Amino acid sequence: MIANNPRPRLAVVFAAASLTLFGAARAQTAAPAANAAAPGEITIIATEFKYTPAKVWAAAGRPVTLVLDNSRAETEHGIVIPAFELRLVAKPGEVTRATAVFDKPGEYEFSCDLPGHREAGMTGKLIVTRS
Ligand SMILES: [Cu+2]
Repeated sequence: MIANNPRPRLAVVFAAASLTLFGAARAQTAAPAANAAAPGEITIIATEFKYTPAKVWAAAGRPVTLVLDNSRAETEHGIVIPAFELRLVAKPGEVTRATAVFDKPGEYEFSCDLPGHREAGMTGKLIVTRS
């Protein structure tokens, strides 16, 4: 009842704002499901030591641009999705991106491979839905 709920909601709003900034259009709601329907781009904000959001959705078989927003971080962070051999790294203050097609529906873990970051909490989940 206390501090846990407002925070994630705020984080999702930030993520939606970033999506709009990058021109991904129609990210009009802060509901987690908005991501599932969003065209083409997923923004993940990295800070010490977590991802916001930590759970993202993508439609199988369609090109998706994964944006790693490290602009608020104090150190380098990355996103590694072993199942798709994808690795994205950004220095503090940087935003990097990579486009991929996730062809197999399922749930995949991603994490930061910098020493100790995964253990400190930098893990997340990519859910690839049937399109
Ligand atoms: Cu990291």
